[in-house]
Amino acid sequence: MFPDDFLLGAATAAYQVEGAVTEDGREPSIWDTFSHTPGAVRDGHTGDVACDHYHRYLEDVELMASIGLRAYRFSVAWPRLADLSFYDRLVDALLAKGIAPVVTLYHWDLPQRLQDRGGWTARETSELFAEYATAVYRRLGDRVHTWTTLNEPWVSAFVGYGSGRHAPGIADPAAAFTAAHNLLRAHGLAVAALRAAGARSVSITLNLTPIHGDPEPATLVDGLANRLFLDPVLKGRYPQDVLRHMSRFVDPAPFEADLPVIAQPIDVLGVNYYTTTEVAAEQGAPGHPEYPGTEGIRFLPPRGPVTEMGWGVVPSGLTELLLRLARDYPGTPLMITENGAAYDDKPDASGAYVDTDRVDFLAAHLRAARDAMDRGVDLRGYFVWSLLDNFEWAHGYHKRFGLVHVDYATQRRTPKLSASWYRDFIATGRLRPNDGTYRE
Ligand code: GBH
Repeated sequence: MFPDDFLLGAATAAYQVEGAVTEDGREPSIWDTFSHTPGAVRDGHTGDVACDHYHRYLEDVELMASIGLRAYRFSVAWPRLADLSFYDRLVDALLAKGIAPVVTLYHWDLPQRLQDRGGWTARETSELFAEYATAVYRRLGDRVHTWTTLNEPWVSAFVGYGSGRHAPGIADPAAAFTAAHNLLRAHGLAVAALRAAGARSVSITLNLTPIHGDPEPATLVDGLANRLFLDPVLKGRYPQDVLRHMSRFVDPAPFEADLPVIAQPIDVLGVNYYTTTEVAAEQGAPGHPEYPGTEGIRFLPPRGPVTEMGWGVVPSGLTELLLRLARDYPGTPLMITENGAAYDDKPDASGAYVDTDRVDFLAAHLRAARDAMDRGVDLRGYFVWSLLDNFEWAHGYHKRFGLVHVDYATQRRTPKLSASWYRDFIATGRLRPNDGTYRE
């Protein structure tokens, strides 16, 4: 049984669902540029139309209401700063249905104009982010309670600038560490700006993953994946071992002066959880392009069941992660801002999407979250990634995470079995005995 005020919702992100990329003064973002670069995204897919949510948001809010969502997590596109009226209308439509809007200010769609000046490797991008955050707050702050600065700065820095698999497509470890720092600074400056403007609940969302395996490589990868972001935000320091590692690529000495800015108190920590990571020390192993300097470390394939992304299904990793956060970073309430799975959904003879694999996945992770709460973790909510099938970044439209199926040819939405399962779960606040008894 989950508490009555536990926030159960679903999430999306602007570039993944909105489309309408040239409407109402929207300027180009790094994802427009990247997705239109031949070879960058599978089959040349782009977010030009996506789920056409920009035009169909009322239908989508109806869908949310029919599932009974208590909250909807969406992101505001910085490239729409010139005209935010879409979000005004979206927030009003949500509130009219009793759905709490949870706003993320940055889910990877940097204005291309700023990339042309260095993007996240340029220090001034952080100040510009805080100004943008203030402008959005002025427009929506009277109706939006929860504000999240950044979604997954690790991905922005290490996939955007480290491996180059995401926009802006740069592969340069020094740039990745500089970007990570400037993203953290942007977060801190935005927290201060949002508070000055009157915001009451401010957060950041991190993608976090328990690292298993040989102790030495596991500590290093944990530093790069998790502590590089957690420690500056929640403890006001960069971990010593991470600083030492970083200094192979960039001089981190000037970063330390910014720590007081980065460590502004937050009200809740958003956690995106998908899977665990296992590593082993192995001479000659190439390492991982998204973890600079991990030569000699092997990243092991998952042992048990996997989703369509190839990610291991490990619900116990969520309990482990939440317990670790409560232990190492006490005093900050937690919220699971993303959890979900891609599966190769196929309609049955009647046209229904009977995604029992996704139901099992979600139920098992909710059970894992509940376990952590029973063991003292202050967890305030859970959001499914995602409400809709959508543009899955470098994978284009090939990977489907939605509770609701989207036929991209017609934009027809069809709720899957997981949507009705989630509706029943939200309505009762209980998992049934057979829900999520998933074998890892
Ligand atoms: C999130 O990122 C994003 O916020 C969201 O936009 C996206 O659509 C969603 O997830 C689904 O991808 O290959 O086993 O080493 C996910 C961040 C970071 C999670 C890398 C998986 C690698 C797993 N991801 N991680 S593995």
